[in-house]
Amino acid sequence: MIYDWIVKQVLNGKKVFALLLDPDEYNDQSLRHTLIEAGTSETDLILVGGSLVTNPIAPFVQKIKENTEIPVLLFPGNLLQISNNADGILFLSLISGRNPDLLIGNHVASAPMIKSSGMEVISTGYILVENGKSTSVEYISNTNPVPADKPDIASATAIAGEMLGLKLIYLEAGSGAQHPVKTEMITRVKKNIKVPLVVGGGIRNPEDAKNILNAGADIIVIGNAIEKDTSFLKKISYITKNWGL
Ligand code: 1GP
Repeated sequence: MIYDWIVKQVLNGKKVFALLLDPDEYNDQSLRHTLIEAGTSETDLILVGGSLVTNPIAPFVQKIKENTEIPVLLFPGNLLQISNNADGILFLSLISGRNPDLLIGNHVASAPMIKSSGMEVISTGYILVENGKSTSVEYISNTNPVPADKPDIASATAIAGEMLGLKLIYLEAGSGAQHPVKTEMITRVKKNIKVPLVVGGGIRNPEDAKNILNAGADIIVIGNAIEKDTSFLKKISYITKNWGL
C-alpha cells in the first residue's frame, strides 16, 4: 500500500518526492522523456491532475503506467479527473475553504465509483495558502486561501483535518505560486499533527526544496519547474534522498 510506505518513510526519517504531471502540459514525447528522467532519478511518486485539465485523464494515466513502475496517484481538481487505472487517489477535501462541494459533495458523487475501482484511497486535508498572487486553484475552487502570515490558522485547520480522520495534510501554495508556503507555517503545522505532511506549489529551486524539507515537510510536490526543465528532477531527487545525511 502506498500510504503505508509513506508512513514508513516518515518513521525512518526519510523524505518523499512526488512529481506532479498535468496532462495538459505534456505531449507523448515530453512525457516519455520526463518519465525516463523520473525513473533514473528514483522519483518516489507521480501525481496526476490540475485545477483545470482539458485532456482526458485515463489515457494519460495509461501512458504513464506503460512507461514507468513509479506509483501513480490521482490528484483530482474535479470529478472529471477521476479514472480507475491509477494506483490510488488523493481523496481531497479542501478544508481551508467553505465550498461544500469540495468539502464533501464531490466525494459523495464519486465514492461508489472509486470504491468499485479498487484503487487505494488516501483521504487528504487540502489546505490552500495565499502565495502573493491569485492562483488557478483559488479561482476554480471559489475559496479563500489561508493568509500566508497566519500559521496559527493553517495549524488549527490541519489539526481539525487530522481529528476528522484525514490521513495526509497537504499545504498548497498553488501551482506556479509566486512564493512557496512559508517555512514558519510548515514548522507550525508539522509540530501539531502526526499524519504525514505534503507541501507543494511554487518550489522552483533546490534552496526552496531544502528549506521546505528542513521546516518539516515529509513529501514535496513539484510540477511547473520540472515542466520547464527536466534536469530539476535529478537535483530534487538527490536532495530528498540525501536529506539528513
Ligand atoms: C500544485 O503543489 C503542486 O498542486 C505543484 O505546484 O506546479 O508550482 O510545482 P508547482
